[in-house]
Amino acid sequence: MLIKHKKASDVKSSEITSKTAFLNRRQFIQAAAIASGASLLPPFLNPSFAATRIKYPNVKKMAFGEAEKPTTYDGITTYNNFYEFGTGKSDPARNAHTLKPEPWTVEIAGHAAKTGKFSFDDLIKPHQLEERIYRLRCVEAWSMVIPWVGIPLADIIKRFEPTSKAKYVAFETLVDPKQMPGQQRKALDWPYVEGLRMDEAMNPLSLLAVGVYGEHMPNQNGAPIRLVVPWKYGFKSIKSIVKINFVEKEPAATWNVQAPSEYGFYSNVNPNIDHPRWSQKKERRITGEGGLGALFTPKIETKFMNGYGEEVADLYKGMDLKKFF
Ligand SMILES: Nc1nc2c(c(=O)[nH]1)N[C@H]1C(S)=C(S)[C@@H](COP(=O)(O)O)O[C@H]1N2
Ligand SMILES: [Mo]
Repeated sequence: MLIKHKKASDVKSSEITSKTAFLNRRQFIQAAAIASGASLLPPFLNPSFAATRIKYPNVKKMAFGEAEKPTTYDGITTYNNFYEFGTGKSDPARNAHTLKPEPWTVEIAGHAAKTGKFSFDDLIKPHQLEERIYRLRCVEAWSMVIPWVGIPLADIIKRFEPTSKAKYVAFETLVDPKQMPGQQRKALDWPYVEGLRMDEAMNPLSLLAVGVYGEHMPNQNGAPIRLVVPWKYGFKSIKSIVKINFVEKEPAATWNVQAPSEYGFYSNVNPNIDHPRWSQKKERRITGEGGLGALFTPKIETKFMNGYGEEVADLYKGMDLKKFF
């Protein structure tokens, strides 16, 4: 997709080098794991395991969107939704150490010239990693600002040459109740699945994220690879992806299947359309600073399309957003 207008969040193509040497991720395992530091969070919100933190080389910092202060690393990694590890916000940080993000295989399937199984490295090696600071707005009316490391989804999609029959892109999370103990119970229909219309997937904002704060993706945030669609509610941003499928019909999306009257396929952030059980007009920003106190900060206004309205306006021209919510 060509970028027609210059916007604050545009990626300068001149800043992206197409072939950047990509070194094996093992080479960057820092023997001394960066300690998670003296945390300001109360102990019950802290992960009970010391995860190894690995830096990516050559992450291109992008001037992206408004200069907003990112949520702290502790905030991003201790307040999560990842039902595969439990339904409580602190469950993923406590439980996700059983996930093995390496080795990892992603299957590319469906209507595309190139399909097959690809290792994590094969998938990301040809691409320049970018840092993009995006707001994440959960449907539960809280939000964070997250400095993702990732690759534009469009760049990955183009490599596999989807055919004209590929109208949607469907995503699936790993199913392995041993690695993901939350799957031993039927909190949701496993696997967690999500989907985007092809033009949404090709929008320059859509990102396949492989890390945060310049480092490999923490398990609780969806290691090793997850989707980030910043103008949609957080649940569209499916974690720990093992399959990307080019399909003709609108694919199933977990929360839409779970409660179709509450969660539509599109799930665009829209303060004018309330959830049937609560308002979507405002949100609480989780800064991660001051521990639990941050959970009780005053609410701020939720922006249409999470503030990315200009970038995505063309996608929904002529659509009744109340019907296609
Ligand atoms: N597989 C999977 N992906 C998921 C979820 C989940 O439970 N399982 N939760 C979603 C929800 S509701 C949100 S708000 C975001 C949270 O992402 P974060 O923990 O990295 O902030 O992940 C989304 N992706
Ligand atoms: Mo969410």
